[in-house]
Amino acid sequence: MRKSGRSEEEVLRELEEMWNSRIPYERVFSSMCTKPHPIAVKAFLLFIESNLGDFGIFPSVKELEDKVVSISAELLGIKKFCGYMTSGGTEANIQALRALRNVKRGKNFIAPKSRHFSIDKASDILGVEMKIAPLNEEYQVDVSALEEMIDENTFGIVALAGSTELGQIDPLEEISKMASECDIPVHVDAAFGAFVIPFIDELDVNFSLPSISSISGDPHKMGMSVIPSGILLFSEEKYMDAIKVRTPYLTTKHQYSLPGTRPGASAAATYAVFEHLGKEGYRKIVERCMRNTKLIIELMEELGFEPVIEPKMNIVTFEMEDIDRIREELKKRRWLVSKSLNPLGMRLVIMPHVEEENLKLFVEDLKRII
Ligand code: 0PR
Repeated sequence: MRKSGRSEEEVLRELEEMWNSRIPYERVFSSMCTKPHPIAVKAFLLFIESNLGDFGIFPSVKELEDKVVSISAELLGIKKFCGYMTSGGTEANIQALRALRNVKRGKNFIAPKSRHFSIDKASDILGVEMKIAPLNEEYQVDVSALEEMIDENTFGIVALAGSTELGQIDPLEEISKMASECDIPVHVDAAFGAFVIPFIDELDVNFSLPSISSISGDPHKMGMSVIPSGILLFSEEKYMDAIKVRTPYLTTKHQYSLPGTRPGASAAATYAVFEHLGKEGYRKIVERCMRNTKLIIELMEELGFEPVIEPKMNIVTFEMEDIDRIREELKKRRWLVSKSLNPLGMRLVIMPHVEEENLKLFVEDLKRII
């Protein structure tokens, strides 16, 4: 650290320059995050000092967290729940698996090949084996293969409602039926899907099924809130209790979250955007993302690329062998896309910041590259 400080103006100028050097979100098709809604930013700033880790000092943030959790549950059609706000999908996945492991005391869990890498982190941190279930031709988990992998040490199953690479949804009803017969709880990772699925009529996904023990969803993805904002819902108190830690010297008696100190500002921001947009507001945003997803498919089909699956949500992936070269070339032209590995291809996340006009410009550049 320098001995004497620089002026505020000078420091901020340096930061502004750094910030301005980025590729703006308008040209980013690789991200599940987006510009937070302006009301979320205002609410975040209003509560910037608050700490959910010691909410006795800021009682209103606990109230806001509870409201965010119950609005999310209602949106997903879940009547009986408990839960808390996480820092995002990674914490939610770690905590959900920790709860299942603590309740059932098993040594392994099963996750689909399409899982997000945060599940691998959970396996490592918890020191439990992760068995990887294969997928069917639609890139959903193969339920009969999954069933065969269950053994006497299995404490849980992970399913996806919005896979990272394809936005695919695993057959939850089928998984729930099988898991109920085998008496194994299921964690549903809906980090991306939770704030998309409820707004697409054709996606009739039932989150309130037997054996689904937890569901995660991220307001900092399609919820238009600030980073960090995640939700973790449990079907029964026993799972929450299984991750409860005593905090004797704080203003609160116990904690459920992985971090101790955590932003109350996220709860305020998420509540603000939920209240301001309402279901109608979110529906409009999702509909526009879906229209743009259909548009990019049409434009890509003109270039000879077919989507790997008919997209369920606003993520679309095209098989592409020389994706590494194409991605580099696109980056030189200041477009960011991501690479899918299973199958190898170009993955585009058509977030609310993606404009129709930019999709057309992007495809023109892509045409020149190929
Ligand atoms: N579960 C699923 C299905 C996910 O897709 C992700 C993140 C997570 C869990 C973990 O969520 P957190 O990153 O909030 O802990 N998927 C995105 C991805 O890997 C995360 C992301 C977001 C990456 C924005 C890049 C980016 O610019 O693609």
